[in-house]
Amino acid sequence: MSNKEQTYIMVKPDGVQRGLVGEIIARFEKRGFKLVAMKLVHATTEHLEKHYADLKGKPFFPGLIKYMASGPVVAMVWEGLDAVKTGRVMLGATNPLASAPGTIRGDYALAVGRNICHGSDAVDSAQKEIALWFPEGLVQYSNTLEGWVF
Ligand code: 3AN
Repeated sequence: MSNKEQTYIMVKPDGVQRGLVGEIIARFEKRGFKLVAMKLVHATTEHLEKHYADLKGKPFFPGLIKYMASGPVVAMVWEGLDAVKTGRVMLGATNPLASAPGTIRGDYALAVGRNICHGSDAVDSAQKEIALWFPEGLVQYSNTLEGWVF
């Protein structure tokens, strides 16, 4: 556990279309995490197949790729204490029917095939996902206001 732990969080196409980008960002900001990368991307099928390589062979895989390629996603990296595990808790269970109220899925989603957000499930998968979505690297900055000119 480190206060520099990073996790890959993604607002999926249904989250973007439903106008939930700001809400999801706000929850991570208010919880105390630091945003270290963010972009809006309409991902290719090939890219999404790499992201979901572990799920290849699942019956829902073709439908999952089609859904994820149906529109842009918001790709983000958030940093902070226990970011991977806490990020997953904030998202809620994969199937929104099992997600606790107060979680993102528990508050905004109903169907597992339209569950509005993704979060890395372990530190090593977070590092792989960050490298896949941000090959250009992350943004280095300090969160303090020192040095700002007003
Ligand atoms: P999570 O996204 O919570 O890590 P995974 O990795 O098991 O869950 O699944 C990845 C994505 O695949 C889910 N977010 C969901 O969109 C989709 N998915 C998982 N299970 C199902 C299912 N039984 N039917 C349809 N889609 C599914």
